[in-house]
Amino acid sequence: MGFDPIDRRSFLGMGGMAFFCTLAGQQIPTDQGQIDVSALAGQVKVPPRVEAADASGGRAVSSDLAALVSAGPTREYWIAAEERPWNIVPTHRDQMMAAAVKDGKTTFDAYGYRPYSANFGHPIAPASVPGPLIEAEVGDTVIVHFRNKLKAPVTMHPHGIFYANEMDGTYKGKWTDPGGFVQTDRTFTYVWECHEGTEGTWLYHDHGPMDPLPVFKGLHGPLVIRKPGEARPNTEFFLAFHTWDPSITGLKGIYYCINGKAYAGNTPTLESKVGQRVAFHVYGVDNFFHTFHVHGHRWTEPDGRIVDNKSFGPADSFRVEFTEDNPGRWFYHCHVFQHLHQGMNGWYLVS
Ligand SMILES: [Cu+2]
Repeated sequence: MGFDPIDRRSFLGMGGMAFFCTLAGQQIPTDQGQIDVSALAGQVKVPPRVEAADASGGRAVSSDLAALVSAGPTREYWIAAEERPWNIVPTHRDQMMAAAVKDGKTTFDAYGYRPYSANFGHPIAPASVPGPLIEAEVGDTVIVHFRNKLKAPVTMHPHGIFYANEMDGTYKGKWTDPGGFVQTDRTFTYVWECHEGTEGTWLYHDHGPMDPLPVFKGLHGPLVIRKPGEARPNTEFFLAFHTWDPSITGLKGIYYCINGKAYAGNTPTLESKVGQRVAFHVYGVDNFFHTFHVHGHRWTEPDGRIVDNKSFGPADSFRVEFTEDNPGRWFYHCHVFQHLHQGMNGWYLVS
């Protein structure tokens, strides 16, 4: 390996330095240009169980699946991890401040999860940030066929849903299962179960050896589990709050984003109508705390408090729901002022 793992004491002594640590133990300075994730991935040894599974021709997916999937409905997804050019500020304008965003280049090669038709027949949509919605009901089994088309091992690791240890999608050094280290051009099938009590708004993301770098390059997406028979909102929005760091993008500054874009007019413009039941599914997936604030509206939290601004941290996820009663052109945004003014804002239009 071409890097020196550091012990906890040295790690804690490095408080002043800016760097990311990968799950595989690499320490990567964030102030020395764009990080080359595939080059770093080349330094990581394939874990023994992954190598063994590979040598035996990979997992015998069909027979394993029969054993893993309990009775009950299944929801099957085909999802690949791919690279694609991604423009963070396509309009080059900030509509909140009615000003130009004079950053020059705002496009870089992001990672994204991409949905495919059955058996990876054809892509259903481009790779995106966030990735495709995975949706199920309590009692369902979710089967995700995951193919890695990137030049670094990555995974899918879900929150909230029930899964057996080997379906964790997480790199654990020498204890890594094949689902925790999906190599380039390999496919792994994850089986996750919507047990009683798993209902909610969740997320999934990469948790492979290069974690958090692939996550910071865009490998995350929403996961929603509903109670069977639960009334559906009329309108639903899925919002990921996250940042693009210059060490990840190779661009000039940091962008505070909603769904991969920065500044109103680039971030999602949400629309609803008075009288509709509206749900916002929100998660955060970076190193910061954010808030979710919608102008002109308020909602009741599970603990009974009425609020119009909700704080959340890394990998927190939640649903805000209310009946729309206030027409107009509104902002929704993170209320950390620095984030708000560096892109984390958008329009909510109610007619
Ligand atoms: Cu924020």
